[in-house]
Amino acid sequence: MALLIEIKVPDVGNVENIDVVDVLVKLGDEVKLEQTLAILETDKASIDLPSSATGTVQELFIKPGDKVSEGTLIAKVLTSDEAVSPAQPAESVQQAAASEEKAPEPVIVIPEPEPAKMQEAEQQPSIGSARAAHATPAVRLFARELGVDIQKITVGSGRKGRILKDDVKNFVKKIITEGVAQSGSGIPAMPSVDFSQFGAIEEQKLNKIKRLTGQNLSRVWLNLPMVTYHDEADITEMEAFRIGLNTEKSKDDVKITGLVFIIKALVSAMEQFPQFNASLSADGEKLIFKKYFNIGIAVDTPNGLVVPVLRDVNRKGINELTAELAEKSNKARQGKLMPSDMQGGCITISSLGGIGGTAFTPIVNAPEVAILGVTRAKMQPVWDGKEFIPRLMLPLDLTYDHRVIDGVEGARFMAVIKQYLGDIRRLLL
Ligand code: CAO
Repeated sequence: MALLIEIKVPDVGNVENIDVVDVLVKLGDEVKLEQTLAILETDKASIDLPSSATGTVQELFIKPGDKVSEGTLIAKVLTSDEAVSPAQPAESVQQAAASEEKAPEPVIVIPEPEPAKMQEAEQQPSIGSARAAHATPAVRLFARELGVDIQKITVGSGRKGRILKDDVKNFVKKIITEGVAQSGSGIPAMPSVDFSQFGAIEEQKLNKIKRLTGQNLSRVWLNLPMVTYHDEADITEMEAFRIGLNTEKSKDDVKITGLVFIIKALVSAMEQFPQFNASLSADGEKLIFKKYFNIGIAVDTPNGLVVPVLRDVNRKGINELTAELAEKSNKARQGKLMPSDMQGGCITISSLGGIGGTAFTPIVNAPEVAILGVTRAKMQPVWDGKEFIPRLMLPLDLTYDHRVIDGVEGARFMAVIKQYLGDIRRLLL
């Protein structure tokens, strides 16, 4: 005897308003016992809703986008004689409905992302890589929206280890917390040491300049592959010229230091090697060439290192630059520099020449691509092919961003700077 069986949403765990994602049958379709009629989705699970009878779909009450709850009527299936589930009594629709509790359990499936979607997810900046995980599409979508690779969440807190939204949230919280502790670098944070166990100590809070400088230096150190190239320039004649110029100055005039010639020589070299007057775009795809020549000068101040910028150095003479360097370095030491005084630099010089040293490895002031370090000039015996002659040799250290500057370019650039400093008349050419 044929029966009309009502198929309803079974007990899915007190969840209301479950989304109907897909309806897999239409009116008149022949369906088999346990065949999936529709796919429902809660924010915790995707549910295959099975038929509890074999027969023909007579009526269909849902469509994709509807919301259903336990007991919602899905379809009516007209059974053939032998087709009712063994669990179904063969007398009446009511009885058939009453027996639904014994109908096949809904199957919870964890679908794989479609290939296209998987690719899309991999291309997005995500925390991790791709592999199937035990989670519903809604949770996967939630994870994708946050840029989380769900595969990184090994066990979820849901039934049978299913990954829930809360697991994704907790994963993100953990990443953020650890990221802060590790300065975002992915390297382990430095351990905290109680130095007082070894003797007396005093703590001093870092001022803002030192804190910001430290952060910036760490960022540059971790982001830029840097190479430092060392050489010496013969500044014997330049020094004689400088001393001669200073003797012409009055007592109150600012004296010319070698640094101003170095600034001029550097800019002339940059005119010949534009890649040194450039910055790499943040995405690393483009080189941005600058048509202006602004030089930053690292100045040591009681509050820390600051870098005022001398603008349009290519258009200025030695005296003008000397006055400007004195003015800016004084302002720096008095803490009177404005932010605009420190912006727009193309390349930086860090000179320790007034203090000493033979060489050091300055860190590029990114997004600039190079920095020139200077230490103390020293009289040295230099072999001229026949004899040793005393020459004043200036040690120079060129650190460059190796993504932009090749080793050979660095060496050639330095050779040109040396040439200018060795014969400053060339700066006029
Ligand atoms: N070789 C030999 N003597 C040098 C020299 C060098 N390379 N550079 C400077 N001198 C001499 C100067 O001629 C001057 O001599 P006199 O007193 O006889 O005139 C003396 O040293 C002091 O010079 P200076 O340092 O006052 O002037 P400067 O133009 O050379 O430098 C400035 C100016 C602002 C760069 C410098 O004062 C300064 O602050 N240097 C520190 C830079 C710094 O902290 N760098 C950071 C390093 S990385 O963290």
